[in-house]
Amino acid sequence: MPMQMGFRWYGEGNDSISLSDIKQIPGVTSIVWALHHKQPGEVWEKEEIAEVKKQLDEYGFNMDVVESVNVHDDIKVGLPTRDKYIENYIQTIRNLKEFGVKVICYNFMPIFDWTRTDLFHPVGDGSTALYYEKSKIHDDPKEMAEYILNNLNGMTFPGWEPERMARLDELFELYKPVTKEKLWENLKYFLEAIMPVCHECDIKMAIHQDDPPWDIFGLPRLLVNEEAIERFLKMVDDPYNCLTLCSGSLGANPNNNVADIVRKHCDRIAFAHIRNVKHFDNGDFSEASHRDCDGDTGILDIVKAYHDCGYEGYIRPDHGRHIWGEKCRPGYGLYDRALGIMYIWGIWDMLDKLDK
Ligand code: CS2
Ligand code: MN
Repeated sequence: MPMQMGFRWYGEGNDSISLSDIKQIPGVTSIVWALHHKQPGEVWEKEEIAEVKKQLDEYGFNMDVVESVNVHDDIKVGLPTRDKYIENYIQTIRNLKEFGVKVICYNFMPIFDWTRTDLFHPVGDGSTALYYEKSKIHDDPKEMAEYILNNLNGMTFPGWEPERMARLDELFELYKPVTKEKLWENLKYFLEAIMPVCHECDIKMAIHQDDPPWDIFGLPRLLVNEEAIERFLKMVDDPYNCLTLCSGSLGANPNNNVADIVRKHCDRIAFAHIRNVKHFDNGDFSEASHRDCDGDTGILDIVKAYHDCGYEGYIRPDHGRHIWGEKCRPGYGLYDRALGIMYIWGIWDMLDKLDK
């Protein structure tokens, strides 16, 4: 069995892309989905999941991978109320199991999910891409949050819920006592509490790395390099404690060698994100097309590493550029991600052929 190709979709009425569009991209079998109207900590009800299942069934897609079931801040901060939210998370896992879900992607980033300073930065060929300007980041987190919220083309973005962003002061206060070590402990507590249920339900928890992979606005970030990934996998050494290995998140730091991490930990990678990033000397970076030579992430080496390991897990193109005038969710257009898929298949199919 080869790897299983997925495509992230934000749901009916919440995405500029239709399932019928996605159906026409060669080799996509999984829709990477979520209930985007849910706040972190809420239980995903069976009726709500069933509705998505019906939509996907119509096109013959599976719903094996969820991205993301977001973790409530009380769990990350380690408040006494966390147990209640863990119970809700467990109920969500049990409900997802009824629909055959196999992998839950999530992250443990404090307050902010991925962070960029420009969502539509000119690439130089007429297209635009997500961009990170290092010097802009130690300023005011509120200013950045406002900029992002105002530039989502009227769409909502997980991790950037306006309700949460309105509470930024309160959130920063909440995270004040949370050191990096405390955050590791809280992650361990969460995982140990849910692992038995993951076994029972045969669902893998797959953590996404922090993006960018370094501390921002004084907030600790855990999953930033190979050493941290090793610590994470050993800390809860369980085959259901897995990774969503995101080449673009890790690749934002030029010292990270993603292909090496794939080779070392392939058995614990449940979900692969393929994204290319171009570095600039001053520490800024731009997202790039999936083609190897357009960035510095080493896409060819990474895909080869998955192939060499006999990877049978899920994979998806991660963010793409905005091309051909497409109006879409930043990073999540149809065209460039479809090109990314064809690039990944091109490498994969040729490696298959050479093996024969
Ligand atoms: C990002 C993240 O790299 C990515 O795909 O768009 O928002 C990612 O989906 C979450 O961090 C996963 O929980
Ligand atoms: Mn990713």
